[in-house]
Amino acid sequence: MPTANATPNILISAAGEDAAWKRALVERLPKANIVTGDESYDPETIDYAMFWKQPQGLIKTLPNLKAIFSLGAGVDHVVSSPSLPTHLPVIRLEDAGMADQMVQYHLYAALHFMRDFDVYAAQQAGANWVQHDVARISKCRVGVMGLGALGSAVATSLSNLGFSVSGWSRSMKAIDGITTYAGQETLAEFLGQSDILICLLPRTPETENVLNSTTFSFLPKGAAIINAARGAMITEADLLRALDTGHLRGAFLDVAVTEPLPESHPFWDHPKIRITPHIAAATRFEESADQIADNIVRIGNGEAPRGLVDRQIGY
Ligand code: NDP
Ligand code: OXD
Repeated sequence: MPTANATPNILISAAGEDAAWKRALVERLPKANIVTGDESYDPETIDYAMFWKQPQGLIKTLPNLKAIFSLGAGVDHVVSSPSLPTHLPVIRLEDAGMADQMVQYHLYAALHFMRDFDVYAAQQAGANWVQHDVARISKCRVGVMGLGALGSAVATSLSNLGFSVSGWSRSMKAIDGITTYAGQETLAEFLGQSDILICLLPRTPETENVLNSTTFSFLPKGAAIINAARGAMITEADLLRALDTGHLRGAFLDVAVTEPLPESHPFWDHPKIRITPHIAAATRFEESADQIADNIVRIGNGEAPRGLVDRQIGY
């Protein structure tokens, strides 16, 4: 990792939120020169870029970058750029206030299915007053794909509430109260005992379309899916088929392959799908700016930054 200037030059390109990010960074790094994309700057001098969905071609114009900071937990929007040099460090946000929000989102979505709110919504549409038995929460098996900063917080909170929780990741994890699985060879077994499947994987070449007709067929009949990770993890046509044949009970989706979800998309009207517009966990300026400023200081001191992305595996 290269070391930084005492007065680093930082460029912010944050999809409409440049000014707020600049304010948060200036407070923490008063000696840095911080510019936003609409200000004039010399591209040759930029040491660090902070991006959320950077404009196409921007990276190519910055020949002396030392690192890129993703203004999100996901880095797919950065590492998917064909002009990104392979040696350039990419640093992501870890939790940064998002884990609490993810927990809230998934508590709501998991209870939606566990307490039959999907069934009661359908009954209400037909003015139908019918009571169903309340299942024991310990009998409801939740599977969490991805046990990182966000998935592990969600798994632990659902387990604390009484759900029977397991989790799946690339490398083996030990988390109190959670049954863990690791690797492709355990995927079918993990899915086979997930009545509610939560996806909190990062988008990488390995995870794209991981939820498709084949993997849906491993889920118990009547399972539900919650996806607040990235739309690309689900093959959308396969999801519609699995819902329409009744193999899947419902889907709670915060993300889609194309965002905003096009007006004509079949997800909007589907009776078994609930949509939210990528709001599960917002990046918090304060916590995120703390992490980024701390990392810039660490790099300046010759230390490794936290949240460094492994460019080989893509997250
Ligand atoms: P982390 O990088 O901390 O965790 C990723 C987890 O996924 C790790 O447990 C990792 O395994 C596992 N994983 C990665 N690849 C595979 C694979 N091929 N097979 C099995 N497991 C795999 O990510 P975060 O928890 O911080 O975030 C997860 C995602 O959530 C983000 O990438 C982003 O896309 C999404 N997100 C969505 C938001 C929203 O508002 N909708 C907000 C914030 C994030 P291992 O532990 O072994 O490395
Ligand atoms: C993220 C997101 O990756 O907001 O942080 O989706």
